[in-house]
Amino acid sequence: MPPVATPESRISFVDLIEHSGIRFRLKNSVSPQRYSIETMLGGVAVFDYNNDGLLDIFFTNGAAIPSLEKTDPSYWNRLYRNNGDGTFTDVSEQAGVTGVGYSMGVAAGDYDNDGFVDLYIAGVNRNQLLHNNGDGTFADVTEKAGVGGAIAGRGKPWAVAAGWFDSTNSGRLDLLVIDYLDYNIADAKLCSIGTARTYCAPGNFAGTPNILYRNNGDGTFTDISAASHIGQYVGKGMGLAFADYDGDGFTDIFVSNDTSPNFLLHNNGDGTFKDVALEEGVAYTSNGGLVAGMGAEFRDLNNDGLPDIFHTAMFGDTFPLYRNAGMQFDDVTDVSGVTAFSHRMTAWGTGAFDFDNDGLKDLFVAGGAILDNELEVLHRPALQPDGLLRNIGNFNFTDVSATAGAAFLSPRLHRGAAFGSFNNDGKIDVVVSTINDTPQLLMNRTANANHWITLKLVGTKDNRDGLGTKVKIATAEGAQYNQATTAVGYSSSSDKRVYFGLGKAAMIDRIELSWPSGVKQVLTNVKADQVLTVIEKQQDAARK
Ligand SMILES: [Ca+2]
Ligand SMILES: [Ca+2]
Ligand SMILES: [Ca+2]
Ligand SMILES: [Ca+2]
Repeated sequence: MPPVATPESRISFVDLIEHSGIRFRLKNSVSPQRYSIETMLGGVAVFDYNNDGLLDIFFTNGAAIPSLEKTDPSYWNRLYRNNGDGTFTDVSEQAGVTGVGYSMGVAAGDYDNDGFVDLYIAGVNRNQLLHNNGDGTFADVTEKAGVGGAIAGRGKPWAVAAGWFDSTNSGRLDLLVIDYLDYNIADAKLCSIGTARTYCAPGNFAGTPNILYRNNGDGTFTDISAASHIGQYVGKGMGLAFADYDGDGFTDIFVSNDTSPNFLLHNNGDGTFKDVALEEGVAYTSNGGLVAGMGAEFRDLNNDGLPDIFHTAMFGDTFPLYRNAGMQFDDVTDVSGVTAFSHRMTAWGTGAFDFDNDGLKDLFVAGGAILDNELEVLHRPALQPDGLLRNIGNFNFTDVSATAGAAFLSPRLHRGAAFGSFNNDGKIDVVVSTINDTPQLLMNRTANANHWITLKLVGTKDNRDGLGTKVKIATAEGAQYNQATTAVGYSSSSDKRVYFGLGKAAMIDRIELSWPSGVKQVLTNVKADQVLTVIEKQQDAARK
């Protein structure tokens, strides 16, 4: 029997940004022309850059328009070190992460397996690979690594997101870059509604292909977009999430495209991918509609071991929820309660995490209209609150936004969201970027006695972060599934650790890990309420 939600566990957050020492403001340089890039910021990463066990925060930031250069420190990308007492210290300058160009997305992953998590930043005019030197500083190795994001014949397309995953189970993380529109600010089309300049709908521009870089293991990468077939699919990508949806042992890719069919890129296991979104039922909604696909998630929501798909979209669309039924995906948006929740909302960042630790992953969405002048031109609010859907089992979700704390009643231009527990109490916190405003630091104050475990994976044969590892746990309350990934939602990167809420179970009977390279590892009788480091076991040399 899967775990059943209990009514007393009310999810509750408090926004502690004002007490955190974080003074970041996401600056888009809004122009009278309303260049499309201005509304597409900004990614957030939650990762532990200095290996002190405390999650730090990285924010991408904009640049001057039309130069697209970070002409003063107000445009810097920012890294905040977690001091462990609820406060953070700005270490951007000393760490060397202030960045270049008009930045958008961020992906955290230890690509060189040295035990220090590195960063890739996706942007309008510049992408950047920052190698973590392990001494509190980063080095820009973009050029040497060959991951600048240019495409032959197309120049450098506008990238909004990126993600790290091991495409061939080689033990090294490869890099997927998600490109958005074919856009050049020098001659970009400008749009209006009535007499008001507005951000153009994506239909005014062609799409772009994404880029897959293979990690060569020597600090360099090779663009294998053509050989892998990734580059033959042209979309308007925004959301990116990874999971092995068909259980064949290779990590697959979901990309939500903006008013363009989504991609479900099946990993064929031979270095190639095939878009199977149409036959699997996730390219369009069940009525054949296209939505403005934004942030994406790809995790098991009903504890059957099959990763499901959720993505955000814009006002009037509803946010599609697809149940993985084994042979294909079923659109369960209407029957799940998600339609009623989402059809009058626009949201960007999202994450499927068990915010009340009852054993069922809930859904967070970061709300905000696309047009900053939406009220003036479309007569509906530009500023929107975040939303929270509590999973009550069997693909039924309840809108608990109104009771989740004052932060959920605060309408703003929310964008990226990243997830992890900043104080390691097993309760998932959220950091949310907001255009021309401070971020939200939503600390989870859910008051219940539910148990939890956080698994920090350390790959040995596999990539050091263990990304792509599938985890199954079994307790007295049933089985649950998740996987190690940092790609989540919109333009953002979440804690690589794997979280489980355990409900009333104070003991986990069994933890089964399936590492990407095929190593199987089982832990038994594990105590709850701890951050447990799991080092990939060495394979039994005697076994044939
Ligand atoms: Ca840290
Ligand atoms: Ca590294
Ligand atoms: Ca499922
Ligand atoms: Ca839950």
